[in-house]
Amino acid sequence: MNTKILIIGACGQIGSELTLALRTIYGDSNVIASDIREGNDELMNSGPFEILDVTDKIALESIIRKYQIEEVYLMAAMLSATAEKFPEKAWQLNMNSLLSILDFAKDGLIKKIFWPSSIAVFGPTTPRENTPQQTVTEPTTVYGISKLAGERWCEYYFNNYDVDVRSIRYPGLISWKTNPGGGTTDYAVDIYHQAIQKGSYECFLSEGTILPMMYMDDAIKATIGIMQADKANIKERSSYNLAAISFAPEEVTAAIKKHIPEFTISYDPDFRQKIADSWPQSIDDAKARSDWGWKHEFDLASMTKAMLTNLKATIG
Ligand code: AKB
Repeated sequence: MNTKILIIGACGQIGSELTLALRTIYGDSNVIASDIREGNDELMNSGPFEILDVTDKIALESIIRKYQIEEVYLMAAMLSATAEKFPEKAWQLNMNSLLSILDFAKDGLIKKIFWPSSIAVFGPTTPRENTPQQTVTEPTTVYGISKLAGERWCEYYFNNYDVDVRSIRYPGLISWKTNPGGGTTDYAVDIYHQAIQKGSYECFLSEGTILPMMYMDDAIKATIGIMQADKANIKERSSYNLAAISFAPEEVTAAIKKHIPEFTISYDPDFRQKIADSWPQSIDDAKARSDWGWKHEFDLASMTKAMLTNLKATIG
């Protein structure tokens, strides 16, 4: 497969693992990584890399032309907690980057786009359990508003210009290779690091805060899966609900305790609690499963085992 692919935001939590996975499938030289700063050695040494500020449309176009890019994965974004601190910057980054890429596709410069949405498109008025694909979307965060607007733009460009844009609403993503930055669900990554390094964790969300989550391996599988699916099978052109597991901090604590019995958790909720309280607890992703065959593999126990084993080998 000689498809030329550009990953924007390749050094972030999803981008770094996605880049390596795509390089294995499509060949190292066909997958161009780009980010505003350099990434880890594995990413930098495995294929082409370009420094790119995605809000610079001219620089973006010149990279697309230089490598004759056909598919773009636009992973650069400001996540929920950071976006509340920098609303204007978040809006500019999250929206302008998407509109530039959609325009390039409309003009025939690229053929296919992956753009990540999030459970943040939902808000306090959304049904919180088994949240349907089509439901009330009244987000109360800047991040959520930008993702909802992005979804509407994706569908608009598909309906009016036949732009082949594909998207999934990621839940909280849990990974060990790269730290996340600025998300509300990120406690569920940090807790594993602290369990190994300190044996205790102070959680910024309160006990009982159930949120939808997913292990990174499953998220990468979904991302590549939706991009490789036949065009006719992608029937949602805004974004697909995607689910794997849901848990509260005390449940991930119990799972960690099976491996580290002395591990303890304490709670000191901050502004992120309000964000978490506005999001669903579980997601109905039946459409993704029936339209393009999505299926998750990792549950809380198997994810915990994988996280602790890999983190012990790297940081422990
Ligand atoms: C966040 O917490 O902001 C993200 C998300 C759910 O999109 N992980």
